[in-house]
Amino acid sequence: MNAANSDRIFQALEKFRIEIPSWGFANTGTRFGKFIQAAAATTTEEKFSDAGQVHALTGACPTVALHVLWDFTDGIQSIGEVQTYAKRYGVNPGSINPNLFQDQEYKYGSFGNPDPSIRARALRHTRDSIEIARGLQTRDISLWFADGSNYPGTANIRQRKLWFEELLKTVHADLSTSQRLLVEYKPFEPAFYHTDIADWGMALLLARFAGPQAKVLVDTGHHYAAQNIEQIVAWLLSEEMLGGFHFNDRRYADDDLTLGSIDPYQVFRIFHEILFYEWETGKQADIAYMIDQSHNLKGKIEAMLQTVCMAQELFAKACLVNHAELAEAQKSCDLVKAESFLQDAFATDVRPAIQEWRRSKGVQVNPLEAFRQSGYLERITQQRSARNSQSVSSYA
Ligand code: LRH
Ligand code: MN
Repeated sequence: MNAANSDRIFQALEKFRIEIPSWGFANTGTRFGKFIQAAAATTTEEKFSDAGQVHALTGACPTVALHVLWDFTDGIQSIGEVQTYAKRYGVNPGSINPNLFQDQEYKYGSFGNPDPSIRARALRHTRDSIEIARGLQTRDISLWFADGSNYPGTANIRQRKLWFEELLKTVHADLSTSQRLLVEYKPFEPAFYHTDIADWGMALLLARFAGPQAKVLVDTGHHYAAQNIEQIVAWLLSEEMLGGFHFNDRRYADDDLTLGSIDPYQVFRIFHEILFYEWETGKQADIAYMIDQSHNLKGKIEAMLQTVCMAQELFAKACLVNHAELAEAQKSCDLVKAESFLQDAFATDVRPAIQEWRRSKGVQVNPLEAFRQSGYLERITQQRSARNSQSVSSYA
């Protein structure tokens, strides 16, 4: 690899940071049950400890996304505890995710619920989540709504849209000037007839209506198989409405598999659209790169290390596209030449350059191998197995 390309990869890795989800370290499953891992994290402290390992080994994920009901056992009162863990394990709190889908009260929705007292309850929880973010001086409040219906005619879709507009505008007014709302869309699951925020267009309109600090969050698993995700990304960039990503991979639906495990070229194409936009506009896209996965079979920390390393690799490959020559080829409709710029970059082995960058940062050249040699997994298995063997694995 020539010096210019190594340098481009170096510069790219200097700015590439990806946020890891606390829930990626916990015992999660599907509706057919969950396979308990003895070493899985249950407490917020254990999640910070595991996240701290991943950041120490990669140097690329200094923040951990937190889910309010899963990580703040005492709500706003848990802020101090979380700050202690952040110091102790060397990773800072990242995006704050309110949970408007788990409680029984949300059977018929949260912001979209016909019952005004349930909408008020959901509003209260979201406002508390903004308070938590303010207390932790973290920027993003990441909103995903399971709201929808399972049968035709059972929901007034237009009325529910009006409630979402009203309530998102209300919570936007609560934000400090530095805070952002990220509105995540999903076409289906758990609702299987309509979902209130089902696609990028609905999320964009609601975010724009809420206010200037509201942006759209793209979860790569929240698309129909045939959808062109990087085109959605290009449009959101063009509209300056792209706030962040939840990266994962899938073969069928919202499978939440590890990034790049099924279609690494998909994530490469997304990174390419972002880097091409930044080259063309001279603007730095203000994007929160985050992982949202549930590791039902793989070792949870190994899967997270694999994911962070794969994300670095695909970002490094995308930064090798010669944007000026690509723009020329696009203008002259030299299709094969234009496509080859992406294929050549994607085919480039960037691992030696990434290992160089890691060496220069004093982090492990091979994070996964270093983790296996560290004894950390044996230690936490010993500490956590007794408790984890108690946890239920059945769905019903
Ligand atoms: C919904 C989702 C959302 C999270 C949850 C864990 O499918 O992507 O981002 O809150 O997963
Ligand atoms: Mn998500």
